[in-house]
Amino acid sequence: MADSRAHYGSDLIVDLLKVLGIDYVALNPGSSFRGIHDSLVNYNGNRNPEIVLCCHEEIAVSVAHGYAKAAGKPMAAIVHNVVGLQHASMAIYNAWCDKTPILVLGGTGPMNASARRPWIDWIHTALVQGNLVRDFVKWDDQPMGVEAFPSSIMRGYRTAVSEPKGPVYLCFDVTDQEAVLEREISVPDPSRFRPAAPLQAERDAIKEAARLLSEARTPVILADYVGTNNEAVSSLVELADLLALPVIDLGARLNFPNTHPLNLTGKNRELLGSADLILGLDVMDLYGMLTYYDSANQISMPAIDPNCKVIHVTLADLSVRGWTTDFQALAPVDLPICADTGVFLPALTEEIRRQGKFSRSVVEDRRKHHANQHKEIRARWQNGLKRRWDERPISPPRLAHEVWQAIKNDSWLLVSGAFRGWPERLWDWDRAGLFLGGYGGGGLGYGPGASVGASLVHRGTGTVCVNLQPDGDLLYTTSALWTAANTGVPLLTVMTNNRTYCSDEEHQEKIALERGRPLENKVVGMRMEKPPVDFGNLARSFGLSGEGPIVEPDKIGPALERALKVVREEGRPALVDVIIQPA
Ligand SMILES: Cc1ncc(C[n+]2csc(CCOP(=O)(O)OP(=O)(O)O)c2C)c(N)n1
Repeated sequence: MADSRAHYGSDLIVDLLKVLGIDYVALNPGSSFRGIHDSLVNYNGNRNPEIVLCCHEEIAVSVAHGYAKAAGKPMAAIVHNVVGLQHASMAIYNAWCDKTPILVLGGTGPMNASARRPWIDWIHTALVQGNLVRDFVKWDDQPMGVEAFPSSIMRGYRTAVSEPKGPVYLCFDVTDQEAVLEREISVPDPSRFRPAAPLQAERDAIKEAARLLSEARTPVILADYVGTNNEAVSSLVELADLLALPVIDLGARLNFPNTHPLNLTGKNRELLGSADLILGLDVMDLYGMLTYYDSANQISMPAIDPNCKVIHVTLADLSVRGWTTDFQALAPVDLPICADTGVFLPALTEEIRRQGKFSRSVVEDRRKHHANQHKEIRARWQNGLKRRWDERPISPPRLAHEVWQAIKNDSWLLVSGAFRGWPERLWDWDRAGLFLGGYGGGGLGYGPGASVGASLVHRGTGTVCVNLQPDGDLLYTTSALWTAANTGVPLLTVMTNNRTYCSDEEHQEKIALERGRPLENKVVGMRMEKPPVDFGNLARSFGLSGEGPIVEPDKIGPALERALKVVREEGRPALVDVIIQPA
């Protein structure tokens, strides 16, 4: 029976999580937070927040990563002191690059050395633990004394959810967690610690952007992280519609419906090459878009006309750090605007209307032209599918098509797995939030945990969460499948199993070509064929429904139907292992 008054420091931590609306805490157990663990279970009854047991800290953090993207609010991940934090660190880096808020909590052995147990508390205590991740969290803290807990947790939450969002790390001394509270410490009202109102651009910058867009002949929009805010996607549609602006979706989230006639993703090189104005919206690597890499000569070449003007609206300048270069190459920008696209886009559209400077006939011509191009691109993808329909091993477009046929009448969500762009080309992504993007920091092992986290949000809603899961990525964090089964999430995992580390195989091929060495050796140290991993069996061993390996294209559909029946009717996750060709 849960006790209603906080007796210990760790009870207070749980009260603070509760008042902040934290519904889940992903963890792998450890004595450095045994106090918090006890409070979650015996003080709070393991309900809001509820423990999500993970078998690796990297999984715990990626569960929180996927959850935050689907829920639009953070959950917590608790990681054991020095060792757990080291396991967690790469997943924290992914969340940092992916601008995703997570409360990463941890414990440390007593900072008072006289209270340490021999050996273990010494090897597991650091000065200061947050140093390990400080370069890729928005803030870290190690509050001293229980009185400091409320402000640490309130500030941590507020920092994580303020734009640009990101993970924070808060470390609690085991002595403080286990301390008996000598007097009541009040829990603050979280409504008084909300993030500040979104950052808007100054009036003149909005006017200038409106003027440039209205006067441009061949403008193009590049959108990358706009879709972290579903409303901003609608605002982008409104802006694009007003001036018939073509949009290239760079895919960090679903930024623009692919069914919209102004979505010209796929015509990137052509559109950018002829653009007289580019409006970048939350683009992670703008330089990479304005140039192309000439790998033969190993130099970047301009991809745009020298007279093309560039506007970039981003908050990225607020999170520049010096350790990794995740800030990307420096791009020349004519009108840099530091603003939240969620509030900037409606203001820009309003200003364009107010100025009324655009030519209606130019806009209408552009609309027709782009609508034709849009049809052309979609037809090109469909032809690609037809061409590769019967290939063996199964082709990626065929698999993407089969999954789409199986789920298109459900309420669905692609929680992980861009699958080299095939779902974006072949599925109808007609509204914001249907695709949650990728790992952010390029650290493999993301998909399995993140898809469990995202599916937690949809437990009991009837929505089927789909994860298109590469084999290499799964093999880093396989036990996330157990967490999927344990939590009963509505998750369909479809293996895009090419039995190799395909992207790296491509690198070895390239090097061999350059060096005139045997191309056939590109598979050495790459292929996972001897023995092949039986993912269907692996899934079953973790308590999921498992299908496959499937090698015949016609067998994919029926296997997906069987798996979906389990997800829809039994509320159990399922995995379908499909063997596909590399690339
Ligand atoms: C933690 C980590 N280790 C290694 C890499 C290097 N790497 C990049 S792509 C890749 C291969 C990925 O293979 P898989 O997940 O099976 O996807 P595929 O390319 O075969 O579709 C590797 C090993 C990485 N990005 N992250």
